[in-house]
Amino acid sequence: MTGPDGTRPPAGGQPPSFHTMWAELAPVGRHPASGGYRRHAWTGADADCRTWFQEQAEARGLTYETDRNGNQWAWLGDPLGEDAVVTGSHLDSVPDGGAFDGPLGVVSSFAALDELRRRGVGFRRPLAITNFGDEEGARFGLACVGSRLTAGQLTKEAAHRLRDGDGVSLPQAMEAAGYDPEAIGPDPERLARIGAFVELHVEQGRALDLTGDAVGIASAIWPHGRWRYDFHGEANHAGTTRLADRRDPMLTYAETVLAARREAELAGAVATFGKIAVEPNGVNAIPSLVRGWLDSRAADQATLDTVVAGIEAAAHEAAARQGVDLTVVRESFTPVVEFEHALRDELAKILGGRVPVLGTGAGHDAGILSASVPTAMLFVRNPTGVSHSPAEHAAEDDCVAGVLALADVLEGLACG
Ligand code: HGY
Ligand code: MN
Ligand code: MN
Repeated sequence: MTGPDGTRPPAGGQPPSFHTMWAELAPVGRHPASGGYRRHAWTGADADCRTWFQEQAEARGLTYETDRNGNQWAWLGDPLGEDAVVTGSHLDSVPDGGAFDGPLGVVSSFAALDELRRRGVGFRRPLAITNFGDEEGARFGLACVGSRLTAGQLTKEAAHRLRDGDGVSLPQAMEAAGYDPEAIGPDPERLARIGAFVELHVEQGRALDLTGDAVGIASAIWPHGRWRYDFHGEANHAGTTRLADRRDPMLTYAETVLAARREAELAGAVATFGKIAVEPNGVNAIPSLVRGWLDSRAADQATLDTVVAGIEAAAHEAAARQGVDLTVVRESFTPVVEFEHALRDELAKILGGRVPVLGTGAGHDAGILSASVPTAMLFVRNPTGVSHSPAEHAAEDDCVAGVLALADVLEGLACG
């Protein structure tokens, strides 16, 4: 049986529900000990997620493709058609991330399409579902690599310079995964054909829990960035070196972490040192190098600049006092994103004005694409607000509410 949109529902009759897809994807890339996900760019787990995406697309008779940057697209209608409505998110994770951050948006997109087919609507615009690669930057340190490349916000040369913790370059990793790193780069023609991009994402905070709503609409994304702090000291014996004779980079790092918390509290911002690498990393050795990564975010650019400058100044002061050399490199940055008001308001109208509009400190591919394409986001309630953790969770009823809201939005934008 062919649907009104001229394509077939999944083989075997009834389209799989949200629950069925969720259960299929759940084991992919989950670490047995932590229960967290390790779906890092261009690894086996990433490949398994990509296979799952392609199977979902082909089971629905959608036109499947990967673009020059390895992002996955599943098209209903002409992939070269104009004014397309695109929805989707990412499938990669932070180290030991939760199940919902990213995958909720991708699974909900397929489920929303299934719902639209059940409703029997006809499409007047091409529709695509996407999986943007390497959104978390867990392996190479830069967030939203797939969408940044496509939007021309990351050059091929800069992408080729990215290295993971084992020294493997992004090109080497892409090649090992069967992708051509020489092909990566901006894709303005593709973006010019998109009339609207809507990303559904689990909320990474408790705003919806506090308002009692299952679904919300995004207003803005805080400016945020990542800075690498390299504290160079002097390796020495932990047992025989007098305290007065030490140039211990761990001490400077510790003072910097405390300064980060202090500066963020003063400014009403956030600052986190969540990743550290120590050389030689021996229990009985004073380190030669401590490398720490700062993630900082604030509601506006001026506040973020103040916090980041304050942390760096405190770090340099401590380094000078302790005979430690410090270098700071900004590795990733996303300016404030104000989602397009017309599209935001259209979503609110479609959803009957019954959903709250809220800002977020979390970055998203939608934030990157908003510079090139009218973009909007839907958030699904996260009762605890916990994210980037195996404890991340959303109730299935709220996830289904998100699917129905996304289906309403896609119907309002692409159908009728
Ligand atoms: O870091 C972020 O805000 C996003 O999860 N990549
Ligand atoms: Mn995330
Ligand atoms: Mn995400």
